[in-house]
Amino acid sequence: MDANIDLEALSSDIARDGFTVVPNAISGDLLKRAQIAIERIIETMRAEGIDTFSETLDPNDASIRLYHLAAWDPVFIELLRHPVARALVEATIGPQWLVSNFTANVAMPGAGSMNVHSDQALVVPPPWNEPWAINIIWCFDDVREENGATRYIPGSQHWTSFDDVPDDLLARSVPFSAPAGSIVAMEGRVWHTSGANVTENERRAMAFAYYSRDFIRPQVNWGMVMPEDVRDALDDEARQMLGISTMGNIRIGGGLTRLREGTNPDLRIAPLKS
Ligand SMILES: O=C(O)CCC(=O)C(=O)O
Repeated sequence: MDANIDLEALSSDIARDGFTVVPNAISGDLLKRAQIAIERIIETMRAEGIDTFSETLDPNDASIRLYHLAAWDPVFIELLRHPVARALVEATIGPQWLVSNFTANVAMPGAGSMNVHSDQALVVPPPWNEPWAINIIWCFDDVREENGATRYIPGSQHWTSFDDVPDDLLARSVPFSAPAGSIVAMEGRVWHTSGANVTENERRAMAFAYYSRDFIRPQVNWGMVMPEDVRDALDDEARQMLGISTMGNIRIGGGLTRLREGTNPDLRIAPLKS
């Protein structure tokens, strides 16, 4: 990990502001491999006739949506367990988490904003009193307002129910900006949206690694979306992160078993049984 990255300061930023930006989280070879993988997935999807336009999300097909990144290329597993990403995830939502989803949005010139939303509110009913989820957003291009940087609403991490959500969401939003290779870490309660790409010819590729507490059902069923050979090639840690295991939710139960046996009955840190 880059010695200049001050994880404590970054975690405090997330606790205070709901987000932080980490420039140069990846560079060189890893960034290049991720960029190439994004291009290859788009080519493959087109060759196989898989639609890259998500009508339910985006106003037009200039937003290219890629789903289940971890199923497409091992570079995305590498990003999911990148030490900076993991440290920020664990500082924000604790050590027990799953990868809920991992998607990319490649906003081409003309791409428009989707609806403003908070990812935690998509899955968890109110009240949203604590961050139970976090997005680690990987910037594969330089990201700025003009090319459609993700926009967020300052202070929205404090909204605890739909009653707190105002009508003028887009007007309140402000863009992130970050160079290629950065992470934007944004906790799950922050209301946000994609920006409009108003450039002539600039592409904006960003990937959203969405992690949530392990008692929340992930958005994606990784066991179903992964081709068998890809799933079989995963190591134990990757399987654990993606929740691919014969057991679904047994963490507390595992602790109780140990309690009955009278050994180390610490329910907070009981490990997942595989
Ligand atoms: O593309 C973006 O900037 C935001 C994407 C997003 O929020 C989503 O896909 O849920």
